[in-house]
Amino acid sequence: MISTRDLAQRVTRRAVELGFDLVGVSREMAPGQAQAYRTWVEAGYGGKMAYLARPDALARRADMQLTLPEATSLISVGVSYFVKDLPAEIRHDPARGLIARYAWGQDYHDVLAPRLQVLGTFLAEECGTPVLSRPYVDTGPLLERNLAHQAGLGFIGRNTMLINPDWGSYLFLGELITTAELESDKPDSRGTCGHCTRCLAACPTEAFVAPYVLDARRCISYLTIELKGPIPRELRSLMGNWIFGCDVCQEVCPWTRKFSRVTRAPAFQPDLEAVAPLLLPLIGLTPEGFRARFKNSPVARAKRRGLLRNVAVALGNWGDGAAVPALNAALQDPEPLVRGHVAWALGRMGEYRRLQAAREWEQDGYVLEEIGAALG
Ligand code: B12
Ligand code: SF4
Ligand code: SF4
Repeated sequence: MISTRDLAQRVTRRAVELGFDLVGVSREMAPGQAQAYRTWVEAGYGGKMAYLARPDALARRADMQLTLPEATSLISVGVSYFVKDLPAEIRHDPARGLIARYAWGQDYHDVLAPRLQVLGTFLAEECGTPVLSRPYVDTGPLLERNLAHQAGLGFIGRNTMLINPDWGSYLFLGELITTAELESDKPDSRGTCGHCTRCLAACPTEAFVAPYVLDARRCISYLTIELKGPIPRELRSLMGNWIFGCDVCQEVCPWTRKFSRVTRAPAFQPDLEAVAPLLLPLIGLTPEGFRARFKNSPVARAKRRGLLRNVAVALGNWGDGAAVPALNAALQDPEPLVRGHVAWALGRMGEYRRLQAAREWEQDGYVLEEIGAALG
């Protein structure tokens, strides 16, 4: 019979062939992590991401056998999505909307899950005995970063990211839970944050309540992607021009700056209009235009109304008079969520004339409230 060490080595080789940059095996999470997660949820830091707080999800995070009975090992994989930095004049152009790097390419769930499936089949063939395996990418009840740390893929930074000392943190994570017994790896002890606190200071919305603890309700990634309703007014002016996700706490990290390596997935030259689009044309995007432009992109997750909500906030933060005609026109957008944030943007720019007119024709209670707040 094949030894657990041999099996782990073969699986690792196959995973690298399949395009995974990092591979490791663990048996369980570090002590205390399930409790740390529970405390985080109970503090309300997950906001409206109700799936994180479901009792079954809490229990399954603490015990992988509730997900796959008789599971003994968990293979963690990591894939770099780093391409290259945006030219400084684009990155810092407030007339453009910024999209987080992880959403520059194809949806990563679609890329990682089939490869993990192939790895599971390989494992069963190598064992020659019945083996059950279940792939996970992001959506499963697992503490992916902690498990990746246990499997030797890197350390957890103060920004809560899994950072690999040779690759930085622009990494997607995935897992294969399996009933096959594999020798486990050891946590990588090479990396540390040392005395650095750059990410904590750089976060535009002050979302870190402490090192290693993020209040998602303040995180731009949550506000622009996960939150479906209005963005809390007091946070809007802090969001700059991020319209989908945020990379600030990784951009400033010395590990990421120094060690990010270009993805092995077919490298591409980022199309600047796709990854840092001009804001003005976006606020007038029709439903058909939205579908055509974002149908294969992770940005589709925000839906048109979520994206245009974010674009309105970014236009308000840009504050340029060139945006006023488009914002005035968007006061007639079919979505109340969009109209409400457009009202905020116009108010932030001191453009009250059309807002006063809109107060007369607007029927929606939420939008009227936004108009009232914008007019002060
Ligand atoms: C919910 C969620 C979010 C939420 C909350 C994020 C958060 N930090 O909690 C929001 C929407 C804000 C978010 C944002 C992002 N996310 Co997200 N997200 C998740 C998800 C689904 C669950 C995370 C979770 O359980 N959070 C709760 C907290 C308590 O758990 P945790 O983040 O794992 O935190 C651990 C550490 O803080 C550690 N810890 C706690 N105290 C201490 C103390 C010490 C001393 C140490 C060492 C550790 C430590 O223990 C915790 C539990 O293991 C995971 C996928 C998954 N199933 O794990 C992806 C995931 C974490 N996200 C990911 C990504 C890419 C992002 C973004 C970069 C996207 C973007 N550019 O906009 C940002 C990054 C923001 C950030 N700094 O975290 C990747 C991260 C990859 C990596 N290299 O780490 C994941 C793993 C998805 C994936 N499969 O690739 N995300
Ligand atoms: S992703 Fe942006 S908003 Fe969220 S914690 Fe990091 S720096 Fe702050
Ligand atoms: S910026 Fe500094 S403190 Fe934050 S994760 Fe990177 S090394 Fe750690």
